[in-house]
Amino acid sequence: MTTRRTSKKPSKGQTSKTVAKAKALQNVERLDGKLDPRNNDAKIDDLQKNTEDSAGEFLTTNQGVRINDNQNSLKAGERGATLLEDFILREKITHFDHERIPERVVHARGSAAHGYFQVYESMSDFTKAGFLQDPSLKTPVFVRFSTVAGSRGSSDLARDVRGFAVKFYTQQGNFDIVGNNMPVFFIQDAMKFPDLVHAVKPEPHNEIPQAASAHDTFWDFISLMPESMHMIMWVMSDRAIPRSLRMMEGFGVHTFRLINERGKSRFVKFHWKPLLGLHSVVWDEAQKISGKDPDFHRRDLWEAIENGDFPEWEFGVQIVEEKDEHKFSFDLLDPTKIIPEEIVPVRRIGKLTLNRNPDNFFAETEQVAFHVGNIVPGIDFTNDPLMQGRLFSYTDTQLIRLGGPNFHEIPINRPVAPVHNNQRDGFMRQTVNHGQTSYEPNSLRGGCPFQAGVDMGGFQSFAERIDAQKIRARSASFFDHFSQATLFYNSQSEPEKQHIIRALRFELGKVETPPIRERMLALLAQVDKGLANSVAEGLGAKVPKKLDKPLNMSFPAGVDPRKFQPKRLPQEIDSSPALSMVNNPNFPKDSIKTRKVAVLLADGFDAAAVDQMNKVLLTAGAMPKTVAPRLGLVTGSNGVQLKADFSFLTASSVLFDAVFVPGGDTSVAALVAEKDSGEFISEAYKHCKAIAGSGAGVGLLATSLAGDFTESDEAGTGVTIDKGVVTSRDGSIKDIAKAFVAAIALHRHWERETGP
Ligand code: HDE
Repeated sequence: MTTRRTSKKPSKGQTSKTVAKAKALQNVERLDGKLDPRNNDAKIDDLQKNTEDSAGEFLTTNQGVRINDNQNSLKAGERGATLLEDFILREKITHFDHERIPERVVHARGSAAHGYFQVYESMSDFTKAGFLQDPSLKTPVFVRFSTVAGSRGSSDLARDVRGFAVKFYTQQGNFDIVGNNMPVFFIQDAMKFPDLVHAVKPEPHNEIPQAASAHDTFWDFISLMPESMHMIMWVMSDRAIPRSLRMMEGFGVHTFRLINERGKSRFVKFHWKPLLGLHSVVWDEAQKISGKDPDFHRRDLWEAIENGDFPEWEFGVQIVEEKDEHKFSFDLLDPTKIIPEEIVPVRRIGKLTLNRNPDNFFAETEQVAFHVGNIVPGIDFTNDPLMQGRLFSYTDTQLIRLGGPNFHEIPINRPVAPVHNNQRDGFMRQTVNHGQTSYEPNSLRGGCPFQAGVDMGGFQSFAERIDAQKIRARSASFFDHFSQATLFYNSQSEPEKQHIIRALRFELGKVETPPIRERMLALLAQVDKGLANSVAEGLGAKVPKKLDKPLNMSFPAGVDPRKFQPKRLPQEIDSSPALSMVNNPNFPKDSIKTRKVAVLLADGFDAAAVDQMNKVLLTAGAMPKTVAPRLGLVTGSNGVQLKADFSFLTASSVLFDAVFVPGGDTSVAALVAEKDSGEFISEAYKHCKAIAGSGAGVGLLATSLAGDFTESDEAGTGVTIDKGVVTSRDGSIKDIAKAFVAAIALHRHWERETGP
């Protein structure tokens, strides 16, 4: 990894004044060729100009005056009143008073990283987008992941959609895919977005609950909006509680256009496929992680990148010819619908790699401004009415959040492509524009900056024919609200279905107004009767036979509601394995890379077993971590000493993917005396994680799991594997480790669950 983080220090003979001047000049309007955009580090070089490193430097005011006393304010006498004259105190306090900016109205909680994108082969048949032409070109990217509903300081593990926003700093300008980890959305029209967000955010009278959809206003709104039912299936599924940001898919959601050099347009859906596979935690675990480590996802992303385990996703496209626009059972412009992968395959055309953590959270992750409207030649919009509203919203929100129209000049936002135009002034303007003119056409500056012909990379919108009446309405092709919700539900494995049922029981169980629950049950019955009945049973309620209001209450005043009610259409397929995490054919389950394995031990542990197990786990790319009754050094059977990474106080099973208990009589006896060890093991079992024990360690498993697994080969030397519990009292540790790795690779052993 090439990182250049250190700021340029004044060289000998250079005064801080000349450095400051040089820095200031860098902010003078940038000219073509100053940055080499073919360089993968182009954005890093660009950011370099604004990085600051105070190592070895004097403390100064913002005016560059060196400070002698940073401990005391200026006073009239030692005990006297503080003087208004104290410019150092005033500056320090004033800056502090203004440190906060408004958090994002949605997606406030986020984590980000730098990286690059490379296309596998030229996509010139489909698009003229420069970054999709040349496989040797590395395009710098900045990617921000987020939850939607919670505030900036909320837990990473909320049940929620995850934002997946990618900014490509291409040579033709910035291109943003501002997507989510779910391919559909709650609503079809931007008009409903403020309502949706008001409904899911904490309730306005008491600001409760934080980062949660399990409350009355959210389900009140949803129960009146059947178009949300497909998205509800996704949000109630395990997709909403990812194991890691590195292990989730991403989707552009809307249908976009690809435009090639000849001006031919095709429809496209964008996908991100994680190379580490698709994994989730379970809801009980998610809630516990929220307490034990609310930064779980942020930490996981940060640590992976620091360890050199760079997260990777393949970029996928589903391409649909213009002539096929109307051949599907759904409307391509409807953001509550997917194009099932079984109908139009996802072609993987390139790879995204995240290889550098931000230097400063606020400057980069907080100030980055994504916009679905940031596109480059070769890409274009469609008339998806949700996307059309977004095209307005993103610039508008940055104006208040980042404080004015010059947010594109903030280092993380400025393109590596040169920027020249006649826009001027405004709060916090950084660019020092040369010259007399700030208008076009002009003769005083030879017409510069001048327009680019299409052959010179000038952006030209796709000339879509539109011949229509101005009307506030929704297309009849948008009204099949349930078929794809049913498709999603039908495509899940049995354990995944049970998780959806349990999620709905949890969420609706927190709803205090009975009619809201009833309306929801009626909607769920439209998706799947079995699902509705199971949820109803958990709520101690019944699915209503008839409703006193129409299913869809979202229609204009004074019109016949029947026109707006959902209609089922015949579907192309009944089931799509790509929608299931368990049965998904796109992600083979043979890797345990970056998985965290807790090794529970105390003084006297079987050192040979731990050594061998660790070797196998590390070779497979996993991360074994020792958990002991206390921190410090732990001494093994042969006198070897290991550092305890965690104590039972600082660790918890929910922060690991698997557990290993090695033998060693005194070690196991000490663990038995440590009552948290039993909870650690039984909780890992409850959350269906792989567990292994060797030698006397098997005894601890047997006590902690009280009959939950069989140890059929007690006396023998073979390895027993039962529901992901791998044990052997006398067998070779190599065999145990091999079986353990295979058990971890399966991610979770759902067969342990006993239904809702
Ligand atoms: Fe956003 N959305 N959104 N959204 N969205 C924002 O922009 C909005 C939608 C998404 O990491 C805001 O800079 C409207 C769909 C992500 O900084 C705001 C509508 C999808 C992020 C906004 C939608 C998204 C945002 C808040 C319906 C998936 C975080 C702060 C018409 C395709 C970007 C900001 C980041 C952020 C508006 C719907 C994804 C207010 C009006 C659908 C990933 O502009």
